[in-house]
Amino acid sequence: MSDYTNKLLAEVKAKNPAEPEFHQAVEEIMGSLELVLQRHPEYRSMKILERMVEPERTIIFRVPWVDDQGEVHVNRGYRIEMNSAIGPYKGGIRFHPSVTLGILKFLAFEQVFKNSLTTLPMGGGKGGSDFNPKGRSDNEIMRFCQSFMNELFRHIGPDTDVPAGDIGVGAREIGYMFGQYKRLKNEFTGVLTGKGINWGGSLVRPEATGFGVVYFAQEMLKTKKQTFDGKTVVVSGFGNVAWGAVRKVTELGGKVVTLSGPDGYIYDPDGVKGEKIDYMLKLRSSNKDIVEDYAKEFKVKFVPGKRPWEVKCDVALPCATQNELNEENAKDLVKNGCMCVCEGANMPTTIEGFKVFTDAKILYSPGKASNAGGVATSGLEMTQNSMRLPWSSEEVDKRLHEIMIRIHDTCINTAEKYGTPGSYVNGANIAGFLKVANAMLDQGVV
Ligand code: NDP
Ligand code: 2IT
Repeated sequence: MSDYTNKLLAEVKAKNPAEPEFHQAVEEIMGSLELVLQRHPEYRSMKILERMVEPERTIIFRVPWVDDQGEVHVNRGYRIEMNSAIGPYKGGIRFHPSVTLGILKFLAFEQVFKNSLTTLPMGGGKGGSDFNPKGRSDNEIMRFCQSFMNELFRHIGPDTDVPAGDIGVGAREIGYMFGQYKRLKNEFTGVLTGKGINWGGSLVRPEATGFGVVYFAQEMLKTKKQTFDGKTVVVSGFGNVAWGAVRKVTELGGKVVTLSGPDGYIYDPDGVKGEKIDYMLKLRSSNKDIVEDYAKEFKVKFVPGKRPWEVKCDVALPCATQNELNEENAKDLVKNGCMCVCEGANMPTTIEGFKVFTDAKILYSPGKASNAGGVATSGLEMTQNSMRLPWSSEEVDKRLHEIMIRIHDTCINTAEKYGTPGSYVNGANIAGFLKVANAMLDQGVV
């Protein structure tokens, strides 16, 4: 990093204390931008980076709700509207007890670059709450979602800010939030994505993030003249993204041997396939938040308190959460012969872990490139909503596949152009940055 980016990073840290994940995301981007800033002094003089690290708007609000026993609870709700240079704010909503302002700022910041890579007109945002859905009844989830929307509705809209799902927010929660928005606004619009098929949702959106990750990994493997056929694949998480990824890997002839949760990981040497993939949906909707039940159901090994990176594999797909793969885990993967790490989660690998992959020269893609299929398909849902015409699943899947191939090629070509061939990190960061930065230059100091 140069004096300029070092100074800027120090300012970001001073101005946003106690937000380590946000600092980490900013540092990773800045690490890729040196040559761009040298070649384009106008980005520096117009303070593009200084503006990009400051959210356009941050909304923080009280979310009071009543549980089934009549007790009142208060959670904190957030929406970070990070950047609208290339389209309305777009990004998921996360319900998890680990949610803080800093976590959502890192996610919103990443989202700006990711959405730019999709080629669709979407700015970046992220929202959520420290609400813990674990052990909550359906009615409690509904009341929480309604209360969350009672405040959020005044800040969002189909041309302003379009939220979607993320950890702890799936079709059920989107349904409750959409219902409440519609009631408050007296408008049926495409204000959220990930909607049900009967009320404006897009086919393939539930599978899209995981499918996209695997389409992207397929392109990475192609650069080494390899395919998924016969490959052993290690997956972390057991939620929405993991589910889609497992389905597509299996369809392409690969074998997924692990899933993980906050309680540990399962090892299934025969592969997670068939009814076992359907069982993942039960696990996810049980609100129990553990993966051990899979081991009991299918009589396979459960390894408590550990992550799956110690298992020998050809390909690793981290699909659970941020910073779930550290330096030591990365060394294990490399030592065991893993040739490709393709991120489904947002920022699952620490900066030290990423350096291990770079030094070992194995294929490694950051989430903002390889998990962009989810938000890209949200963009396709917005298009269908605007046209008031749904597409077939073949049509959506074809577009998703094309978008993932395009993002892959953009990463490769941009990395090459900026002197670091093969670096998906630099390719994604630079290409994502350029589109947004140029739009900001065109629109003046706003
Ligand atoms: P889900 O809620 O469906 O699943 C999340 C999985 O990660 C669960 O297994 C979950 O268990 C585990 N997990 C979450 N937080 C933690 C934690 N702090 N420690 C250990 N395990 C944890 O979420 P998604 O599948 O939607 O999201 C997974 C990742 O993919 C996230 O990083 C998300 O930001 C990213 N992503 C999601 C997209 C989408 O469209 N849904 C699109 C692009 C990226 P638990 O029940 O404990 O949460
Ligand atoms: O991290 C992400 O890209 C998502 N959670 C999906 C966002 C979206 O708007 O579909």
